[in-house]
Amino acid sequence: MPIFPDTPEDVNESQYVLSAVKYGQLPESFDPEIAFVGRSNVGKSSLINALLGRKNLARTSNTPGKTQTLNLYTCLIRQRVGHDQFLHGTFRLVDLPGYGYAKISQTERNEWGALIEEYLREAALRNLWCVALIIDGRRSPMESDLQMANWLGQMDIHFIALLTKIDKLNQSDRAKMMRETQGPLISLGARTIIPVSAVKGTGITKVWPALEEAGS
Ligand SMILES: Nc1nc2c(ncn2[C@@H]2O[C@H](COP(=O)(O)OP(=O)(O)OP(=O)(O)O)[C@@H](O)[C@H]2O)c(=O)[nH]1
Ligand SMILES: [Mg+2]
Repeated sequence: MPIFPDTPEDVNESQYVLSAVKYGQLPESFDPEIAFVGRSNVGKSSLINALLGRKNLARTSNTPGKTQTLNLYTCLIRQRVGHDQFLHGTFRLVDLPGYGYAKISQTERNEWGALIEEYLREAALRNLWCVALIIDGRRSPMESDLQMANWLGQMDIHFIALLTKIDKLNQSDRAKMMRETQGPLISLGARTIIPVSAVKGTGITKVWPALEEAGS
C-alpha cells in the first residue's frame, strides 16, 4: 500500500520533473501516480498547488489551454506517526493537458487527446493509483466531462470527481450543484465527489484521504 499525505503539510518536498508532448517522453514510473484530468481552465494546476501546499509549482493562467503538455511532479512525504516517528514515501502527480478547449487547431487537439488516452491506457504499467477528474463546480458537468467519467469507468480506472471554484457559489447553489452532479457521476463510477476551492482552500483536506481510498 503506497503512502500518501493526509494534508498538504505532510508533503515535505515537491518538484517539477518534466513536460511531455508525447507519451514516449515520459520516464518509467516506479512510484504510484495520481493523474489530474479535466477541461481546460477548470483549475487543475491550481488544485495541484493547493494539494502540495505550493504557490506556483504548477503554472496556472487565466488563458484557457495553458497546460498543453503532460506535466510530471514528484513528491516526498514525511508524515508524523508518533512522537518522533515518521513515515516516508514518494509519489508522482501528473497534470494532463486540459480537454475541450475550442480555440486550438484540430491537429493540436488530436495530439493532446492521444497523449491523455495513451497515458490512461498504460495505467497499470505506470502504476496509476487513481485519477482526479476535475469539473467546474459553477456549472453542470459538460458532455465531455461525462464522457471522460464514462471512459475511466469502462477502463476500470479508479477515480474521484472534484468540483472546483465553489467559492464562486453560495451555500444553496453549492447544495443544488452537489444534488445534480452526484447521481450521474457516481453512476459512471466516481468513488466520491468533493466540492473544492483552490483559492479559499475549501475541501482540500478531504481530497488526500479520498484519493488514497479511491485507489485501494
Ligand atoms: N475562484 C476560483 N478561481 C480558481 C480556482 N481554481 C482556479 N481558479 C482560476 O481559474 C483559472 C484557471 O486555473 P488553472 O489552474 O490554470 O486551470 P487549468 O485547469 O490548469 O487550466 P489549463 O492548464 O489551461 O487546462 C485561473 O485564473 C485560476 O486562478 C478556484 O478554486 N476558485
Ligand atoms: Mg493547467
